[in-house]
Amino acid sequence: MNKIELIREDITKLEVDAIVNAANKSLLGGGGVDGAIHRAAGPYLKKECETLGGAETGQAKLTKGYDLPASYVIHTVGPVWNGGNNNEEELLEKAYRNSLKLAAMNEFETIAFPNISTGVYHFPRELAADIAIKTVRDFQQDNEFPRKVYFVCFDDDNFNIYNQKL
Ligand code: AR6
Repeated sequence: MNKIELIREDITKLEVDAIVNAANKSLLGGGGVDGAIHRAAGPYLKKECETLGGAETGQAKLTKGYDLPASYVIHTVGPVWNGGNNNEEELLEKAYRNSLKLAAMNEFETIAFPNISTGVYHFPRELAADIAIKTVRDFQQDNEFPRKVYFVCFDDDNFNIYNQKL
């Protein structure tokens, strides 16, 4: 079975066990995919997020999906790209791995990732895709869950990069 699938979609439309949110440390919403997820989930998502106490870069925390078609949201914080000598690569890997761990612990069958940190956080897209794909493949070797991982690309540039690499 193919356990990785690339799709070009708005992540808020996906009927999966969990979608991952590229959040900021406050976990209280923002722009980009974070804003789209909060708008689609409705105000109860923010209420639950207020109980989480924020997160460090690379951490991941779980909430329900509320009005989303997805059952849950995994909120993770990717690194801001700051030249590449500030642990950015390791922190992006952590964001993916900790999100996958939450999915595994909860026995989620399906999880969908946006291209974390490649928007306003300016992580170079090719490098981000390499890290995302490697981290997911390594995790899948050792874990039964999540059975299926979707890479959700919203912009053409990321879609073309993933299409070529996968
Ligand atoms: N579905 C899927 N992907 C999307 C969607 C969508 N609806 N909307 C945007 N993207 P960004 P970051 C893609 O900037 O770089 C927020 O303000 C987009 O094309 O959302 O991790 C947070 O609160 C890009 O490839 O996240 C943080 O402050 C990818 O999502 C900050 O931005 C990530 O872009 C996080 O920055």
